[in-house]
Amino acid sequence: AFKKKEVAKIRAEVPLKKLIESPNFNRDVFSLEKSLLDLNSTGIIAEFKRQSPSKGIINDKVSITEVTQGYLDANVAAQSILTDLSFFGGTMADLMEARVINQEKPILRKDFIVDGFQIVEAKAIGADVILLIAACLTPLELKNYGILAKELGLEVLYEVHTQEDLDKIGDLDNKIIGINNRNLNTFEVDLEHSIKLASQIPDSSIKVSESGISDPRIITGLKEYGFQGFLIGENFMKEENPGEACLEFIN
Ligand code: IGP
Repeated sequence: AFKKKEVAKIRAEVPLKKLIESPNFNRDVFSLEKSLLDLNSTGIIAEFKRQSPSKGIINDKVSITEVTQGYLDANVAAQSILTDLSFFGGTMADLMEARVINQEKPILRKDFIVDGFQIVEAKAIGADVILLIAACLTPLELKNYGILAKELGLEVLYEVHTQEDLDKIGDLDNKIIGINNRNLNTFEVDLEHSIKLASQIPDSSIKVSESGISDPRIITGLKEYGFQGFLIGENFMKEENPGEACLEFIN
C-alpha cells in the first residue's frame, strides 16, 4: 500500500510522455534468458544493494560505477540493482548510472512493482528485466504486467517463495522463475526452498535461486537441481570491494 502511494506521486511528477521520449526507451535490450542459457555463462546475477531491512547498512562506501565495473570484469551473467529507496536505499539514478557503463549484460530492476507505470519507467531508465513478486500481486496483475513487459521488449523474473506463489503465476512454461530462499516477512533464509520448489517448475523455464548464497559450493549443489541462475547480493556487497569478491567467488 505504501508503494502504491509512492508510485502515484512519481506518476504525477513524471508524465508518461517524458518517459517514452527517453533515449533508453527505444534501445535493444540484453536478454537475461540468452545470458543464462549461454554454455559459458557463470550464471551469477550480482546485486547492488546498499542496505536491507534485515541487515541495515551493508555497504554505503562503494559507488554504483565501481561495483558495476567490478561485476562486469568478474564476468557476471547479469546485474541486479535495487531501485527501492525506502527499504533498500536504492534509486533509479543508480540503475541509469550503471547502464552508462554496462553496455554488454542485462540489468534487472529490483523493486516492488505494483503498477504498470513502473514497468514503462524500467524501460526508460535502461533496465532489461523487471521483477514481479508473486506474493505482492494478484494472478491477474501477474498476467497483465507480464504482457506489458513483453510489449515493451522487457523480460520478467517471476519471484516465488512458496507453492501458492507458483500457483498464482499459472502457466509456468517458458519463463524465468526465481525462487527466493528468504521469507520476505520473517527474513529467514533457507536454501531448501529452492530445492523443494525446483521440481515443480517445468524444464522449459529457467530456474534462478535467490538470496543467502554465500559459498561457490552451494552453486555446485543447486546446479544438480537444474538451477541456471544465482542471485547474490550481500555476500559481495558486504566486502570493501564487491567486484573483487565476485571475481574470487567465480574463479
Ligand atoms: C539477494 P542476498 O541474500 O544474496 O543479499 O539476496 C536478493 O536475492 C535479495 O536482495 C532479494 C530481494 C527481493 C530484495 C530477493 N528478492 C525482493 C528486494 C526485493
